[in-house]
Amino acid sequence: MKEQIQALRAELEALFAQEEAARWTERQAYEHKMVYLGKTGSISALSKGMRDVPAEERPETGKLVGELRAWAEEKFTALEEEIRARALAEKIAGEKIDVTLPGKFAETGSVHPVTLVRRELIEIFSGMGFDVYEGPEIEKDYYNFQALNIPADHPARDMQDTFFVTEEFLLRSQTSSGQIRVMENKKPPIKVLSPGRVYRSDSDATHSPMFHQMEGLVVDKGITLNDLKGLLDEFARRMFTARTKTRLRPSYFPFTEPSVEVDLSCSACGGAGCRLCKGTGWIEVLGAGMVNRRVLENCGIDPDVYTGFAFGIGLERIAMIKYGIGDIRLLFEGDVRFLKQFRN
Ligand code: 2U9
Repeated sequence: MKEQIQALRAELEALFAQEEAARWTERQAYEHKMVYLGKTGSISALSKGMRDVPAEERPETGKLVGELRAWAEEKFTALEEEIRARALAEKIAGEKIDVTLPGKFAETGSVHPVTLVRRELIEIFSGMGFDVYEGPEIEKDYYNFQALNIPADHPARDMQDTFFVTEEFLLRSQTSSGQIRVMENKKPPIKVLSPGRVYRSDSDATHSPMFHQMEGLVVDKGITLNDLKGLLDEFARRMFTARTKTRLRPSYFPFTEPSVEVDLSCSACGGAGCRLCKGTGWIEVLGAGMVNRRVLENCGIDPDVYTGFAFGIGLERIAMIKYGIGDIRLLFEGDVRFLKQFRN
């Protein structure tokens, strides 16, 4: 038995001494360990063999087997630790970063000019007490036309101008359809702003089949055209310059009476006349008017008690004026060379 113990110790010493042991993987070290210390390993076999050792030799032999086991366990543990430390060092060395290498440049995007205008308008009008309501883009004929006093034979209802989805449903051609929904559900005072996409079958340098509108609606007792003029003056000053003036010209819309077209004094030349305002000193910016009493009636609001004004702004048009963009199509092409200019 003693010889077996000594032979095993010598075998293990030779095993640990060989250079190869230092290059084992954790798995290989474990497999070697099991050959000696596993349940059926040779050191375990020695322990089992204790039965056959004469009783008087047992304490000493048992002590020797115990010492061999403790020593072997310690050696394997040390070897495993060494292997783990080496693997970690190799992993770290492999992941070394050269901080002097040039970095990858991540291109940042920019906010679209129409979004810039939309945000600015919402900021201006919500500062004046307007709530924001966004209605559905697929709308009933009733809300888009009928309720707004647009008669059945009006040219805007032509298939050539409006995208019909079915006979009853269409892609809204103005956000006022949503404002009808507001008036149906709320009693005055009403002060609401409706931004959103609208659709018209139209496409050239100044028209796009989808564009963005923002309409405002104010309904209360005693609202006059003068209130509209005051609001637009303030809007013009905040959106363009402190010296920007407004000019109302008579117009016609079925949903407002009287109706006006609103010009702003040209912010490029201050009204003297330039290329932007085609020498007139004025730029047409939006349409507006007093809400037609028929529209109020359609929403169950008594036009003898309440009056209101409404205005409609095309966001692309404002962006084109504000940023000097000559062709509306630039706003829809997504060309980064164009969009980049709005980065700050
Ligand atoms: C309700 C009643 C009336 C909104 C109005 C205009 C005049 C107008 C155009 C501006 C450029 C459309 O985007 S554009 O092409 N809009 O001229 N919009 S009055 O009138 C309303 C709105 C809601 C209930």
